Amino acid sequence: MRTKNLYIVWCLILILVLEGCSGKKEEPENALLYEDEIEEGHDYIVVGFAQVGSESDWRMANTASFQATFREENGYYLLFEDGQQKQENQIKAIRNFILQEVDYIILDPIVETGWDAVLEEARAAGIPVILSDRSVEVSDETLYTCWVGSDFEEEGRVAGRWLADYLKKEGRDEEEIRIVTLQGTLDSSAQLGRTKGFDDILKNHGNWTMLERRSGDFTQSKGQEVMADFLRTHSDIDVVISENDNMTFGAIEAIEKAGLTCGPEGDIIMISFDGASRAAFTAMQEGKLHMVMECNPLLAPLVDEIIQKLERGEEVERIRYVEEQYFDASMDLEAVLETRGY
Ligand code: GYE
Repeated sequence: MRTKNLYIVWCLILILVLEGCSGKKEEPENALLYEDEIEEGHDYIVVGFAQVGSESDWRMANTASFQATFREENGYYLLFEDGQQKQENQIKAIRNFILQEVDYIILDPIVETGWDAVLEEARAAGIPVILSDRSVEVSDETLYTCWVGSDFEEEGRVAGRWLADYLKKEGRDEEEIRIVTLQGTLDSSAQLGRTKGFDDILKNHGNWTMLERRSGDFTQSKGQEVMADFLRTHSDIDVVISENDNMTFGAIEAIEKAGLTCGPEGDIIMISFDGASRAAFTAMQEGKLHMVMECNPLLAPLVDEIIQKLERGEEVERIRYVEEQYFDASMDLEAVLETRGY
């Protein structure tokens, strides 16, 4: 009897040891879901993309860029998660990508802080993280492989320099200039950079006063709401700096509702960021908007290039900025539009 019991115990131990050696780990319930969808015989590079949301025209163009680039015919299988402007959704998406054992994670972080723990988890799982568009503030920079996006501070400086030149041309460079800013999502790289860049120029102009800055969260409805508040609180606003086009469209509505006008022939100077859709150009052509600092949403081909390099075991640049320029109402915008994808 005793020998038989011992035999059973040894068998159990053997089974456990063999399982351990085979490296088989317990499958999480929702792991490898995409595998059912992948046709047999295909060896795709599986990429999980944690997108911010769908708050703006820029964001839609950016999502379209990823969906067009990371396609099966290009050798990719894309898992796309819309974070709906919430960091906790993005963290959940990354954890899900880790469970699904993707090859790469692309993160467009809504805000800069609060990523250390989940990026540690990705590193522990051996999955490279590529940041696209916005960036992160982490204690250990090696928690992500690289970042590709816009130089947001420079965008803010270009807007500030443009305003100084414009006021000079209008003979208003000695006048007191009263400014309000519609900021993007607070603590996002795009907001922090644009605000800081514009400030760099503001501080050189003693006659410019920043009356108030408030976030419109990069959406048209909040842009309109905050602009209506600004107009109730401050009289004689000379300039609106709006950190994206959708807030600008909302602000234009609020200005018109208040019985005022904006644009080169109007009461208020309007400066915007993005230019990622035809609507911003139309607003300039209609004389409601002075200037748009371009922010390029077509980042996916650059991320693709990075992944291909990593696949070949090559080094990649830590930071890669995209090229951008400004457009204003005095330019031949029809000619500009012909060179663009919309
Ligand atoms: O300017 C805005 C979007 O992060 C650059 O996010 C992006 C910004 C863009 O919602 O329209």
